[in-house]
Amino acid sequence: MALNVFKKFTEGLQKTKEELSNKLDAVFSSFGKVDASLFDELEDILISSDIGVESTIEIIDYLKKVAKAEKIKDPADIKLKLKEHIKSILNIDEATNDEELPYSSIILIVGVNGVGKTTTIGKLAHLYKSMGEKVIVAAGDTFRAAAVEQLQIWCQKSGVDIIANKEGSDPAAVIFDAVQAAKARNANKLICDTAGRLHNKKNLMNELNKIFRVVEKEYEKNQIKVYLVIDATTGQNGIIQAKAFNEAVHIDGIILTKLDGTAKGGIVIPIQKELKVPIKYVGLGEKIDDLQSFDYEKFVDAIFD
Ligand SMILES: Nc1nc2c(ncn2[C@@H]2O[C@H](COP(=O)(O)OP(=O)(O)O)[C@@H](O)[C@H]2O)c(=O)[nH]1
Ligand SMILES: [Mg+2]
Repeated sequence: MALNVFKKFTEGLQKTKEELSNKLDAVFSSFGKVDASLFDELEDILISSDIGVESTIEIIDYLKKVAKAEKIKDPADIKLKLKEHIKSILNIDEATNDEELPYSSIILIVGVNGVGKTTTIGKLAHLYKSMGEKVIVAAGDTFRAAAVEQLQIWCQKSGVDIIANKEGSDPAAVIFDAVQAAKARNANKLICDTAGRLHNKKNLMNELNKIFRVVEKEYEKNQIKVYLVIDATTGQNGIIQAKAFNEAVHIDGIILTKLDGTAKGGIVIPIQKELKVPIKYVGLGEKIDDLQSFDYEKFVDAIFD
């Protein structure tokens, strides 16, 4: 099991590994000693893997300090320090999986169009079900008929019930129906899709507030979780989106999708560092079992080793 998970991470993070680790190795092996130009090269590599300017500067400053204090001579030792330091940055939350979710909970999946919400719900429903949970999915993206159909296909695949209404209907009403269905059918995990075309904060607030009014009547605060989906291939833009969502609604966790499709997996660092919201899951492909709990140690090991 553990080996299998690690294999998923290494395969899904192949592109990032090539961008980051292989380039680092090339630089480290071409430098005979630790000097200022080595740190310049390092800086370029970190920035090109989307670690972000702010985090890169912090990392480089740290490495310079350590190199001096510990009189590091071998560039390869800098790589080890870098790896350890990235782990310490990512170590913001011990509970990275859903074990702390109350037995009965509702999970609202939010994020802009195309980031992978519906696909992630398909995978998450499958994951929860395989953990023995009774799952219901609510087709809360009612703006496009295709969104409902897409979710129906995923639910068929994993044998999970879906509550849907016709295109254009009120998302809060669909979610209300799904809450009633979850109660009637003794489902303990209700996962709700939401629309992503909420281009401004006011729209987003209105839409989500309406949904919250329904949900808060039926669940305690700690039973309600909001997960924001971010597409890793959008780079720094994803961070900007996340900040906008975070201002409109309390985000309990981030699901970072499409890490398999980008060499810029370094984005996890500014996400954890700047947003202070834990990454709960990562999407490592388009198949039903390509969603993994985010394990920062496995993540760093996969891109460095
Ligand atoms: N490679 C890859 N593709 C993904 C992943 N997650 C979602 N996708 C793809 O991203 C596209 C948009 O996904 P969708 O779930 O419709 O996004 P939504 O608009 O947010 O609901 C689809 O083609 C998905 O197959 C992932 O982890 N890896
Ligand atoms: Mg969708």
